[in-house]
Amino acid sequence: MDLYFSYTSTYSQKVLLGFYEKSVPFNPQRLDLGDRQAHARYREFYPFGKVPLLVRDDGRMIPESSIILEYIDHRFPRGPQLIPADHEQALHVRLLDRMCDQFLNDPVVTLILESWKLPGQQNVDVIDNATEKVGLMYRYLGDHLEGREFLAGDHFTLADCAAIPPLYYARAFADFASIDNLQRYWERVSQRPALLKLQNEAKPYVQALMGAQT
Ligand SMILES: N[C@@H](CCC(=O)N[C@@H](CS)C(=O)NCC(=O)O)C(=O)O
Repeated sequence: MDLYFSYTSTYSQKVLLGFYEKSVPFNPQRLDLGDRQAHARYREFYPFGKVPLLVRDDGRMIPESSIILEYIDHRFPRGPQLIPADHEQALHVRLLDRMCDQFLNDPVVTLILESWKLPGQQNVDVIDNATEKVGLMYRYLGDHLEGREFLAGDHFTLADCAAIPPLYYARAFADFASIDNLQRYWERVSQRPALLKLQNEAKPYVQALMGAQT
């Protein structure tokens, strides 16, 4: 199966992290989102133009990071189980995944995009709104991690895949060192081989994007 992704895309990183955690093989189809011609060609193939996108061996397309991870979790029962079998626990994981996408990932992308603008052209209201959401999520995740090793409990899940990439970028805009539970969580997950592999591969692309910010 082909995975279309960009190393600088937080949603792509979420999916790559899940693939690496579970050691699921795939054909990498790297897209440079900054290359207009390549992106236009990609839109002819997938009109919504978003990454990540998984194309199964039978040709069926699976977009949306959470759905891609749910698909591989079901199809490859190895490595961490990203969605627990227990319905209540699965609901909990899916809720955390949604919260991380909407209130952490999306605002972090907004902050990155605003940071590329010249100071006079930045939208202060948009920045304030995104910063407030990130702060709320830091506290939400910090509270949530009380007594838990991973976001949803004792095991690495989809919720961790959703939280880790935006947290990586978010640190450049708002420090979370004062939120003990979150800081300790970050120190724990930073050592995971799957994340180290992802960071190593993504480093040149992320550095080109973020410069000295990360
Ligand atoms: N809800 C989608 C979000 C995907 C998304 O927004 N991807 C961004 C990169 S992080 C993208 O493809 N941007 C390019 C564009 O919007 O044309 C998911 O979970 O996969």
